[in-house]
Amino acid sequence: MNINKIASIVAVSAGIFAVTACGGKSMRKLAAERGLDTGYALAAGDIYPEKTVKILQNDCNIITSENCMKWGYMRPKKDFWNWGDPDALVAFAEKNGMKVKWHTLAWHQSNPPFLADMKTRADGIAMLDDYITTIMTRYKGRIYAYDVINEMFNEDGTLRDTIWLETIGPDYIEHALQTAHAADPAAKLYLNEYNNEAAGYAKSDAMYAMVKDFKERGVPIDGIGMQLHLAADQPFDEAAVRRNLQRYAAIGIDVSFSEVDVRKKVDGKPESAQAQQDLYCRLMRIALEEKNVKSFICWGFSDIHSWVPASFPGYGEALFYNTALKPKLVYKAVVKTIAENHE
Ligand code: 9MR
Repeated sequence: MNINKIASIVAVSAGIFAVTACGGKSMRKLAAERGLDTGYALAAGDIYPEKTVKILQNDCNIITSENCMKWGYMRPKKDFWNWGDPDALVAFAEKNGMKVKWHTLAWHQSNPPFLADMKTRADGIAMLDDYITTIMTRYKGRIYAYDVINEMFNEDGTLRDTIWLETIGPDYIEHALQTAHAADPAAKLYLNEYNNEAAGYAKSDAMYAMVKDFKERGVPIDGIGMQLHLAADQPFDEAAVRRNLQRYAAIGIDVSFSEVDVRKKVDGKPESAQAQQDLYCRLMRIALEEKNVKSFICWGFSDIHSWVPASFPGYGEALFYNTALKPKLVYKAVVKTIAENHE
């Protein structure tokens, strides 16, 4: 038997031991006891099959929607609101004691055609306010957090050119936060981004500066999302990520690890799986140790469905369960990491 096989048998046994050694506690419970909500982004149909429901009940203290809460799905036409799937997800969460994070109120990639009719600042404000207020009033008191705006920055730290920037102007973000706060004062308001995890990177620094300015001026904001769509074979600057988390903590801002997936080369090599496992466990350790990280949400849960293979050819297997819906070693290693992390 080669060394890799021995290593993986040891890893499997260690994983199983960790789960049972904690009184058979679920990932969800173990993490919640340490102040962290774990969960997944769901497709609308995930809440029906018995097998997936079991997985969600075991793993999720928080859920979000991969697609059905986006504008393009929610309100594809001016006079048509698609409430069915979001209503069902919210009801499922309530039935199962899970929080809901709404993804997302505004995102440049999910704009229905009718938004192009807006021309003036007044048009933009009226449209955005109506949308935010309609949704947040309907679900008032039932949604834990909203990704109010998704992906507002360019890589160089300037604001992304969107219909909201064009019609309303650069204050559209604080305007959206104020409208959201007025509609449901108890909901946590987040801004969500990718490539914003490491301090010292232009986009991360611009986001931090904006959020700090909001805090100083009393603009309502509770947290920021770091999507963390990562690759197992890319470098990860843990020190820079922790520095960033800590400067957010210093200004009272929570963080969601909001769309985590660690893609690997689909090459069947144990080294690739190991690298993925190591990075997932590092992320989980960071989330547990940096106390302003409140949620760890993976962008899906099984290899049956993930955005990764279509977007990164040759990569995949980025989530915790395989195509037979069996938990992978990486899942067991992450659960073990949580179980071992004591206050
Ligand atoms: O995973 C989502 C995929 O199914 C959709 O086709 C796509 C476009 O709506 O959005 C994907 O989710 C994205 C998320 O909403 C924002 N961050 C990047 C995610 C992956 O593209």
